Amino acid sequence: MKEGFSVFNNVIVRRPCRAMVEGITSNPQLGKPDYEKALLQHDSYIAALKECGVAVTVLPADERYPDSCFVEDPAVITRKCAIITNPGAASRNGEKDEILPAIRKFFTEDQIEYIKSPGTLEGGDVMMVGDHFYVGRSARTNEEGIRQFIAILEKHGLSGSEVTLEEVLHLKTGVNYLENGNMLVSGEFVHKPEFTQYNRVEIPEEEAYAANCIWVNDTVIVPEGYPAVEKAVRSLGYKVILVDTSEFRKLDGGLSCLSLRF
Ligand code: CIR
Repeated sequence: MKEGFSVFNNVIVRRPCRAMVEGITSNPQLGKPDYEKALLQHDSYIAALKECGVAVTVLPADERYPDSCFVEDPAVITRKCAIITNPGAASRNGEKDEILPAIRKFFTEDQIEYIKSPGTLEGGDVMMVGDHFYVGRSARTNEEGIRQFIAILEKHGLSGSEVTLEEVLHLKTGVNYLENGNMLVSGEFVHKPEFTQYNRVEIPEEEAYAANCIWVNDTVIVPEGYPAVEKAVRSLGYKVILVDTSEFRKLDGGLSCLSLRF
């Protein structure tokens, strides 16, 4: 397989806004996020990324969009182009216009592509493995969005394929690639034929949230409080940094959702 990014140099994040307490959630029983605590957790997240050797661009909070700290969804960045998505959640769709100026700081116009209506796509449904991109067909990402996305990838010499999902919000809610052939899988992704070629590490049901870890330059950032996942990632030989994401979990958000890495 051809290599994609062998190293990440840049990361974009957006500070959580006070309105995050009104963000979308499928887990209201976890309660509303504590905003001050979320800011501290976000500080730790930025510090962890810096420790991995990337330059972090921090965008200001945007009160118009409660879920706007989850910058992974309105854009996908590949080593050839940046793709502005068309988020399927109505309250999040406008985030695509707000991420664009940040993308323009790193990419020229001919390197920026767009998913257009009626196509919808959210970056949380896209998992990069070298120059191949798996795309989850979810409640947020539709068939037309995937068709456009794969056509854009192919135009730039990359490839993509669709993965169906039934149980989780986004593809990367349940499966994440840690480079070197290693993949964390939970729930419906444990036995997906698409992924049997990888060294799959099965995440126990009670720690399923922590299937969403991120590889950043041979360090893996793991959510704090999931000992089985932490142990599994350490035993793969990675350096581990733990970051508490409890307040983002209340909005179905994990580590990958909080940044664009490239
Ligand atoms: C949402 O429902 O859109 C947000 N509350 C959570 C987004 C999580 N993003 C991601 O998995 N990439």
